[in-house]
Amino acid sequence: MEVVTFGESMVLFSGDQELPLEYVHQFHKQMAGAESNVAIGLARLGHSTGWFSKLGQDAFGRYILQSVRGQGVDTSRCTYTDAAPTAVFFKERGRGGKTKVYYYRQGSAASLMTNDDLDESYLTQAKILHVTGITPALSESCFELTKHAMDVAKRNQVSIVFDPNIRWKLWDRDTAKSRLLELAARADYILPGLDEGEFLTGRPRAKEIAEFFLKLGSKAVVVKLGKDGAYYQSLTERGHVPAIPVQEIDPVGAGDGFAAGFISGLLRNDSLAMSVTRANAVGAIVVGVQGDTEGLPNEEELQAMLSGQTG
Ligand code: CKP
Ligand code: MG
Repeated sequence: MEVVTFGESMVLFSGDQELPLEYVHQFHKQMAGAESNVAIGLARLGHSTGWFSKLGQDAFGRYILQSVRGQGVDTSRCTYTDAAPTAVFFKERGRGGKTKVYYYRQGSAASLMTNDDLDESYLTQAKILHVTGITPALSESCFELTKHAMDVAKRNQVSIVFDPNIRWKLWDRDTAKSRLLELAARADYILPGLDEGEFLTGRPRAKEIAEFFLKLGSKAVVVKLGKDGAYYQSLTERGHVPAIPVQEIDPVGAGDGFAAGFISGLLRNDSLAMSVTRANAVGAIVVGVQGDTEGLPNEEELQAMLSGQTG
């Protein structure tokens, strides 16, 4: 496997109308989860990727496993438990198209993951470990597992890409800040959104946020600026990649697309600037499609976006 990632994937029910959920009668069933979104994005770009989780011994757990595996991601390290159910969440497209998510994931199967869920030899043969700040928010044991996986990766020269992905519904601000900083200190590449960067570092500007994390020990930082593109900085380079203008249909999943594009650049030994350019383009494509993984491009579609031939 070139990349290993782990976390909670859920069944996603999206309302079929632009209405508050209490007035929606029909839902479309899909599958989503930041880490499996990234794994699927990488698989679509031609990379070998493994994703693991703990799933409920139920129909939704089987559906998630089939969906992720069906996309060409290795799921051989996933396990099932009958101690808790697979989580679900709902996506509301409120009036005016504003997207909101509602989780039903407390005490879920994935939150029961522990250090025992990590197959160390599986991780140490990978080039990159991808981690998000969602997994450590699920439970104490998931926080321990996240730290443990990062420590194993570090000891074995597996590069760590960390997306803070702060989910305010999952933990309080103080815990989120201290724990995400503990994890950030272990990462080689950090991909915060501007708001996330400001929250974690107390600094409002992308350059200052990047410098904070570089001092903490990372090799490069990419601050996602939404409609303003992305700012990147390493010890030797820095620059800005402008956003690609797209019509926003569904912003959820864009950050994961960004991470997949970025990691694929690292795996191709592209420059930092090129890796961020790929990230930015994958994110833009995802924003234009309903669903978290449906819009993830293959290499040909990505090249078409990069050369401006989006039609
Ligand atoms: O940061 P993104 O919008 O790319 O992340 C979206 C995913 O895992 C989504 O699939 C959802 O399931 C989640 O983030 C989450 O737990 O919020
Ligand atoms: Mg995100």
